[in-house]
Amino acid sequence: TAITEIRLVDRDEGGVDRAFRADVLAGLAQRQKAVPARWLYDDAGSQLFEDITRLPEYYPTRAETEILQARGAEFADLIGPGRAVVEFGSGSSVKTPLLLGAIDPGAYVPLDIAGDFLRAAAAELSANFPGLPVHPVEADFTRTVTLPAEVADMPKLGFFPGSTIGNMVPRTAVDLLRSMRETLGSQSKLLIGMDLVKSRDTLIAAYDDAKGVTAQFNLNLARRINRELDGTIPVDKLRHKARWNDTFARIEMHLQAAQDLSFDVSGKSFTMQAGETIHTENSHKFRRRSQNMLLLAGGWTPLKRWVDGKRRFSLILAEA
Ligand code: AVJ
Repeated sequence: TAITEIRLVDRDEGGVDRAFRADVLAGLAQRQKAVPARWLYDDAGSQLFEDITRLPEYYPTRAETEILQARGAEFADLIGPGRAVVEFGSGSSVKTPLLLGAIDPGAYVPLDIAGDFLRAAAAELSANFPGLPVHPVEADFTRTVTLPAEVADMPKLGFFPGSTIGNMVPRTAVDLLRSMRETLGSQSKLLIGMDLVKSRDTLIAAYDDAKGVTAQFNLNLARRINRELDGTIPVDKLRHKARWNDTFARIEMHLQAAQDLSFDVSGKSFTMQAGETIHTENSHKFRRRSQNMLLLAGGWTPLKRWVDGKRRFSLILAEA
């Protein structure tokens, strides 16, 4: 099995990811400090997220996996064989074997910005599906992605599990859905996971777990800034906060200053007042109508929707 790879991350002479530095410096200069959530996923962050998926409070992974396990025959029926499965933000791809095993694909193209993680996961998956061409692409999928030439002539199935779409504000989510349609082509389908609105307590617990793994995941962003961008953020003076924003139907993660702080990042100075936060993630929760609106605005027509037995999470199949 051939594993091809294309690197699309833009690094400067010192190996610093230019987009990361630009996002952090711009975000820390805002009145409400904010860093885009995708920077949570370096190799350490991706590993911490995998740990989160095994927490008792974090229901989305189990709920989505339940749907994938239960509905294989319907996927095979509605999707058909021979498609190149393009997974956006594949991480360690734990759910992928369930889908690939059900639909008899022509190739698998995992896209992720965490390179080491991507390579390890692609190699493992390739071993479990001998004969399936696997073409990992190290790329930021929020930009237009050039797919490997080997899959150019295959119809595509986009796979976007985990409710990662929920990490984007609607405007950005629509842009992403449109660029996915561009990347995948007019014959493509999309299987997308979306988390559902539910009780505030259940949601808060899922994003502020008792063992503090989500706190470590959040704090890792500050550690990453210190490590990669020559930062002096006093990480032990930041506290993990998870808040439900009812207006926007989303969980927000913040890093809150426990006291007045001043620190440097990439040679620039920043201050935080006690109680001030850096907004590090949105995780939007959906209702059926908001899901359909979002998909349609992004150029995708919903075909079929599945939910888990406890109605916590949904998977939607849509067509271009
Ligand atoms: C997999 C990115 C969708 O928003 O639930 C988990 C990330 N953040 N705990 C989510 C996450 C905090 C997760 N996504």
